[in-house]
Amino acid sequence: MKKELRNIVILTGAGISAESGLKTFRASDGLWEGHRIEDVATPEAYERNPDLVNEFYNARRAQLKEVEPNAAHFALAKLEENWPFDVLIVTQNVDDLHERAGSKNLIHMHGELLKSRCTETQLVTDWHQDILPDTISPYSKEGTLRPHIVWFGEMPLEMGRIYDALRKCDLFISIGTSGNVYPAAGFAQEARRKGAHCVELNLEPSLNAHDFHESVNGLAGEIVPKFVEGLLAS
Ligand code: BV8
Repeated sequence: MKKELRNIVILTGAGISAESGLKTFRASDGLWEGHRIEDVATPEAYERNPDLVNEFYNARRAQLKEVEPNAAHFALAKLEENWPFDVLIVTQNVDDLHERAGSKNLIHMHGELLKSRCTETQLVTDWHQDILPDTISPYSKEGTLRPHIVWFGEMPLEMGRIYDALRKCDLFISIGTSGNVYPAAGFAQEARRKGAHCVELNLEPSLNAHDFHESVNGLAGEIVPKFVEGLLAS
């Protein structure tokens, strides 16, 4: 008997924002906007050279003003709006395109470009401008600000809430992620163990494609709206 599909968890990665013009991480050159990941996305890199790391994030934060959500982001917002049960998006992305497309029930497990964190108090604040060497934290005299981004070796955010949702979901959809980075790359297995139907929507099979019952390969801007239409029609 076909399982009743009620609660949905959707994991998204850089591929869902590619057609909006934001670079993915593991494009052919292996560099990320011209940098090696370990030089810009680890706490050690920040300790070693905070200005380089801040410049890297300043450029990506500024780029958000020039890009728009694409049809895939809007399709997920429409699903949340019209689906009679829970729809939770867990995004690895640090851009704000899901929000701007209208998604509300959303977790940024790797942080957000438009937020910064006080290095003294760990307090997080909305932050839309550059973080410069002389930027002082609004929370403490001697504290500086760092990007509110989860770097490699740091604990992703809201993991309790995420695993709780994975345990309860009937449908797990992974969109635009290569399955390189853990713990996100383990979510399909976790959902599957709990009986969820797992679907991968991606340009090409990911490293963990075998974790999925079903997969559709193509551009997110095309295959995600189609998949959402199919769900809403069911
Ligand atoms: C953790 C924020 C544990 C940065 C990111 C040694 C030391 C320390 C840790 C580790 C270690 N070895 C392994 C680890 C674990 C590590 C890890 O998994 N490393 C990998 C590289 C092996 N993970 C971590 O460190 C995580 N933390 O494990 O903590 C812990 C435990 C206890 C206490 C403390 C700590 C933290 C990981 C988070 C790192 N931060 N982002 C920033 O954004 O600036 S990760 C970064 O890469 C992104 O956020 C993203 O999440 C991630 C994966 O990238 P993708 O989104 O998948 O993008 P990618 O380019 O790879 O793929 C794009 C896909 O889209 C492709 O498949 C492509 O085909 C497809 N696509 C492209 N275009 C389209 C498309 N699909 C559809 N349509 C299109 N148009």
